Amino acid sequence: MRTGRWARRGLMALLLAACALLSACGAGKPDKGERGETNPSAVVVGFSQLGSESGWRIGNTASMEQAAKKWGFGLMRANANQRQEKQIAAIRSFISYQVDVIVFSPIVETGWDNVLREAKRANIPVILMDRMVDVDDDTLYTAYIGADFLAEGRRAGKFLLKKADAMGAEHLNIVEITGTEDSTPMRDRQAGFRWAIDGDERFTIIDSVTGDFLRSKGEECMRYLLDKYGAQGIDVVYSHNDEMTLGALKVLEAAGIRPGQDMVLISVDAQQEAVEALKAGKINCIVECTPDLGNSVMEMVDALTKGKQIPKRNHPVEQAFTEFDDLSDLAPRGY
Ligand code: GYE
Repeated sequence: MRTGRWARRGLMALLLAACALLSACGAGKPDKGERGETNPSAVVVGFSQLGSESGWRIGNTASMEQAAKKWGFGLMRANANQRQEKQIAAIRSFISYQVDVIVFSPIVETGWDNVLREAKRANIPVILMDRMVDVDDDTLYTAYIGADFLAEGRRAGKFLLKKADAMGAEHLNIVEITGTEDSTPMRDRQAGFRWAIDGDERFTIIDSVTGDFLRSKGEECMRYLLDKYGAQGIDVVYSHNDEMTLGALKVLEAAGIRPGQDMVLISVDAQQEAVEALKAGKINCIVECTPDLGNSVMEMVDALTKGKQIPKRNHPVEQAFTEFDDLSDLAPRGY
C-alpha cells in the first residue's frame, strides 16, 4: 500500500473538498460502506469510463462494477460521455481524492501527458484499460490491459482472403467504416486489416469514413457510401464495431440489398445482437473483442496495492466468428 494512505484518513477537510470537486465534474462517490467511516481501509479505484456508445462499452462498465464488488474494492465511477476534457477532470478528481489506483479507458490517444504527470507526482498508479495513450514517457502509466487491436484487424483481413477464395472473386471493392478517430482500436483495426490484404490485387479499399463507433453514424455512413458508389460499386463493408455494422445493415436492408449475400459484411466486437445477425447470414464475420476485462483489472489493482510488479502489456485471448464456423454451441455473449 502506498505511504501516506493512513495519514490522509484524518483529513476530513480534504475529503470534503474532493467531494465538492467530484460533484462538479460528475464523478460518483464511492459506493456506500466502501471506504469511509464503516470501512476506512478498503482499496478505492477511480474509474473513468469514456462513454456508453456501444453494447461493448456497457458490457465493459458492468464487468468493472461486478469485479470491484467481487474483490471488495470501492469503485469511484465517472462517465465522460465521449468527451476527453471530462475524462481529464475525472482523473484530476481521483487524484484529489487520493484513490489507490486510477483506471481509465482513454477516448483518444493524445493529450494525456499533463494529467498523467499529475497522477505520477501524486504517486497514484494508472492502469489503462481497453485503449492506449500516446505519451513521450511511458512511465506515466503503470500498465495497459486491452485487446490487441492490430491482431483484430488482421483477423478481419484474413477472413476476407478466405471469403474471396471461396467466392472465386477476381476483384472486390471495399468500404471501411472506422471507429473514433485517433483512438487505438480505430488506428490498429485499420492498420491490421490493411496488413493482411496488402499486395493482393483482388482488393481495393475505395473509401474509409468515420462512424465514431455509433450505430446512428454507422447508418449515416452507409447511406453516404451507397449514394456515392451505388449498390453495384461496393462488395465488402468492413466496419470497426458491431453498433456501426448494425446501423449499416439496417440501411442496406431498407435499400433492398441483402447484407451477407449481396455484400460481404465484416464486423468487430461480437455483441449478442450482431452474433444473431451472423447466425442469420446477414453478417459474414465478426472478430471478437471482449469487454470482460474487470476481473483482470482488479487482479492488477490487488497486486499493485500489495506492492507487487505487474506486466506492462496485457491482452485477453480472442478469436473470430465467421460464416464458415459452426456457431450452434456459441455461449451467450452477455452483452
Ligand atoms: O470495439 C467499440 C467501443 O475500445 C474496444 O469501443 C473498444 C471499442 C469497441 O465503442 O464497440
